[in-house]
Amino acid sequence: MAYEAKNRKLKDWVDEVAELCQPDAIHWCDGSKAEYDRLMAQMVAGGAARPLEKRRNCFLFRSDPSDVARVEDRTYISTPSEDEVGPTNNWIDENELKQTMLGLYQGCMRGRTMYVIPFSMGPLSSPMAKIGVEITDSPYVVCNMQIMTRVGTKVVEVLGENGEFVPCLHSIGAPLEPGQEDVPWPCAPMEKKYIAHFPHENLIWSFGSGYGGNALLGKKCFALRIASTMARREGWMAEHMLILRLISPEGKRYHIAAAFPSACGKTNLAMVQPTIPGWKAECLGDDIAWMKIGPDGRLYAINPEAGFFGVAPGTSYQSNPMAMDTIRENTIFTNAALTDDGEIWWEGMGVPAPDHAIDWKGRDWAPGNDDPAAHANARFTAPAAQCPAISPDWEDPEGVPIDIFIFGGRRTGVVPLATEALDWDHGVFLGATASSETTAANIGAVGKLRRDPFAMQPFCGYDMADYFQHWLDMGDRLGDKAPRIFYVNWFRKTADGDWLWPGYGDNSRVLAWMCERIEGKAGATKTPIGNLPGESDLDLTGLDLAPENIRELLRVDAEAWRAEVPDIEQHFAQFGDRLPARLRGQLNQLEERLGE
Ligand code: SAT
Ligand code: MN
Repeated sequence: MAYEAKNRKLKDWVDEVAELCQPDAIHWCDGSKAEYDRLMAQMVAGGAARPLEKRRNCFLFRSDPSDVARVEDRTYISTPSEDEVGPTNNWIDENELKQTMLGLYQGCMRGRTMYVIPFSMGPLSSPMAKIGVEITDSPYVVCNMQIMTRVGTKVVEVLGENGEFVPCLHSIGAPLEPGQEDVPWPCAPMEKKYIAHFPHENLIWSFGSGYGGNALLGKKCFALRIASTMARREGWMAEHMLILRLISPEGKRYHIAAAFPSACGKTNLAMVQPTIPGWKAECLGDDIAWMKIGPDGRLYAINPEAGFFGVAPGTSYQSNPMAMDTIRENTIFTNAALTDDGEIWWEGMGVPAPDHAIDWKGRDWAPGNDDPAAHANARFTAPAAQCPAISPDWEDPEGVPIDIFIFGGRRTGVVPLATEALDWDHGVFLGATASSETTAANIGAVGKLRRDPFAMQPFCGYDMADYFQHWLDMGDRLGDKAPRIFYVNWFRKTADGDWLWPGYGDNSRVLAWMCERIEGKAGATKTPIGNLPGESDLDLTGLDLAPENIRELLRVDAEAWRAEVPDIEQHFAQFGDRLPARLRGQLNQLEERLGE
C-alpha cells in the first residue's frame, strides 16, 4: 500500500470486496506517473498493450471482439420499486440483482490484482466536485481512469476520516486459475455482463466488461446515471453535454452546453475552430456537464471529467484538428488499426490507407478488405489539458455561466439545420422529443431512428418523465436568467446521400447566429416548429454552398412534421400519467401550429 486511507467506510468496503472477490493482491492507486508507467509496462509485457513507435507514450489495445461498446441491454437501474426507473430503463429487483451479482463476484479476481482508485469528478477545489472510489481488477481501467478523472492521494486527503464517496465496484469477470494463461483482453460473456446502479445507495456494480462506459465507472455510471438522481434530489443538473466558450469579434464570451447522443459529434463541436472571421472558441468539456444555479441566479457548469474518451474513426485534421493535436502523445488507443511502421490508423483519419495494416481484431488488413480496419467505435483516451483549444478556465472550480443550450441528433431528413425554441417550455419539449439515428457507441443496430430525449435515454438514472419535470422546475427557478434553447441537425443529406451542410468548423456560423439572437442582432422567422434563421440571418460568407442546399436546410416541411406527430405521441404515451401536462400541452400546440 502506497499510503494509508483513514476513511472507515472506505477501509471496510475494500476489506469486504477483497473477501468477496479474492484477489491475489491489493494495490491502492496513488495516481502518479510512475504508477501509470509501471502498469503500462506490465500490460505491454503481457501482450495486452502495444507501444506506438510514432507517438510518444501512446499505446494501442485491442478489445475482445464482443466487448467493443456500451451494453444498454445489460444496464440496470435497481430500486425497491420498478415504477421509479420508468419505461426507458431496465429494472431488476434490488435483492434479486444483488444476489445474482454477488454470485458472479464470488472469487472473480482470483489470480489478479485488485486496484483501489480514489477519484474526483470535478476539480478537487470545486464545491460541485464529488468523490468516487472504483475497485477494479483491470489495469487498463486504472490507466484510463488516471486520464479521465483526477486520481490519487489528494482525493484520499479530501475524503478524510468521514468523507462521502460513491463506491464503484468493477470486475472484468475473468479469474485466472493457477497456471492459466491470461488473454490480451479478458472479459465475461454477454449473458454475464451487468452494469448495475443502485441510486438509493449511490452505489455502482459493474461486471464482465472492460470497455469504456461499462468499466470507467466515473463517466456514464457515476457522472450521469447516479449523478442525475442526486441532481434531482438536490436541485441541480447532470447532463450529457459538451461545454464550450465562444468569443465574438467584440470579445464578448458566450458559454454553450450542448447535448447530442454518443458518436454524434460532441467532441468535434466541443473543439470547434470557427471559420467565421473574428470568432474564437475554447473547449471546456466534451461529454458531461454538472450545473447548478449560482448566487447571481444564473446556471453554472463544470466538466466533471479530466480527459476525452473520443470516437476515433472520422477524426481527422479536417474534422477536428484540435483532437488530432490532443492525441499526439500520452494517449491510449482502443480498437484502432496498426500500420507496419508503428502508427495507428482508422477510417476517416484523413490520411491514405496504408498498403498493409493489422486490423482491430489483430488480422492482416489491406485496402479493399470487406471489413473496416478500425472498429467503428474505436476510441482514444487523452488528457484534456493537452488539447490546444482547452479553455484557460476549464478547471475553474465555480464553473462557467451557461447562455445557450443546444439539443440535437443525427437525422438525414426532416429536421432543419437550426431552430430556436419559442420559450423554455418549448425548449424542454424539443429536448424531450430529440431524435437520432443510432450509432456504434452501443451494441445493437446502427442507423435506426430512436427518440433520445436530451441525449439522456441511456444515461438518466430515474423515470424520464420525472426528469422532464426536473427540467421544467429548473426553468421556473431560473426565470429570465435561463439559458436560451436551440435545436440543431448537422446531418441532413440530399436524396443522393450527400451531406447538405459542411459541418465541423462551419457549425460556428450557426453558433454565432445563436449568440446574436441573444443580443437581438440576428433575425429569425417564426415557423410552426420554432424560430428559424433565414438565409440572410446566417453569416455564410466564404462558404461554397449551393443555394438549393441552404434552402433545403432551412425549410420546414409541414407534411413531414405532421408525420412525426404520431411518433412523438407514441414516445410520450410510454410515460403515462407521469408525463408533465406542460409537455402534452406543447405537443397539442405544435399540432395546432402545423394545422391540417
Ligand atoms: O463508452 S462510453 O459510454 O464512455 C462512450 C459513449 O457511448 O458516449
Ligand atoms: Mn457520451
